[in-house]
Amino acid sequence: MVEHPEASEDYVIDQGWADYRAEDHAIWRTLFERQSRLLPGRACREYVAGLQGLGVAAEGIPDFERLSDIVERATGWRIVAVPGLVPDDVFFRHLAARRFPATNWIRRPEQMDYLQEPDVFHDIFGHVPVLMHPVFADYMQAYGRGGLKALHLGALPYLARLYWYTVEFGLIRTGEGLRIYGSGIVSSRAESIYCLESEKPKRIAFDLMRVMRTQYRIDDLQESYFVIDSFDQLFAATRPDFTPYYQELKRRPDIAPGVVLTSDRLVSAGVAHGGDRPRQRGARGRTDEALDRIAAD
Ligand code: HBI
Ligand code: FE
Repeated sequence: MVEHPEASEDYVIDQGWADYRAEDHAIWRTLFERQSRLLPGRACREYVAGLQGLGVAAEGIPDFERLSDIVERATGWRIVAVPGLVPDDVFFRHLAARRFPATNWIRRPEQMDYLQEPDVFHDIFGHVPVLMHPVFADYMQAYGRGGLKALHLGALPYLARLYWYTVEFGLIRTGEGLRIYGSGIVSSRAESIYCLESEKPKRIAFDLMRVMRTQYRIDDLQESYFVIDSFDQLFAATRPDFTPYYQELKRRPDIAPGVVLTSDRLVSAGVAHGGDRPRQRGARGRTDEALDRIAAD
């Protein structure tokens, strides 16, 4: 029985927006424009709509207070600044209260293509747009509540896999083919391409128990992706009490990433993806143009 640690402090710090230097904003701009060119035809509509609704600027690292006012109006979520990864119980308690803990520092130039720990670009550009979607916003809060229960039951590793294969690396089926909604993918150039276009990874229809049995690697492109049909399907999966699921999971072996079971329903990547679309150079700002390119999908 995992004794629930004393309610530790919430790790919230001041974002320090005024302290960002020009090179920090320049790194944000490079990452934002690079992903905005890549995501048309790859990111799902819900993500694109959220990014547009946020008015996340290409120009530089956004102010969490301003973003929070926009997200709160849409789905009641706010963004709090934290110094990086926080203990699981602290993380879950924030999610359960509709607070998304976002790292306040940005990666260094030599980390443009990969960094282990989430930075402000991963957290804001990756996670916050989908928090503008009411059903996904409900799913994230349900996840937080479930996390606190899982901690008490010593079942956290199972639930962490659900987070990994949905919130971070999830794919969704649409009429135009598979699209990305996972934050770990939309904030990564290589993975945004690989997850939909490489022959290597397995793309498996979402099944809750299958996901919670599947291990994952944090230091490389994913070998398996799980595909949902809708956010409603994902939210519905979290409705039941997971206690019996955890009991069953403890009786069954884990599954290594990349393995395919005979019971798996494999999903093909679907239609090819549009790249950059020709655009007439309007007078509008870079942000609008970048967002329009994504929205043109
Ligand atoms: N802390 N700031 C932050 N961001 C995360 O995404 C995060 C975390 N702590 C724990 C964690 N994620 C994962 O272990 C979740 O699966 C719980
Ligand atoms: Fe993340």
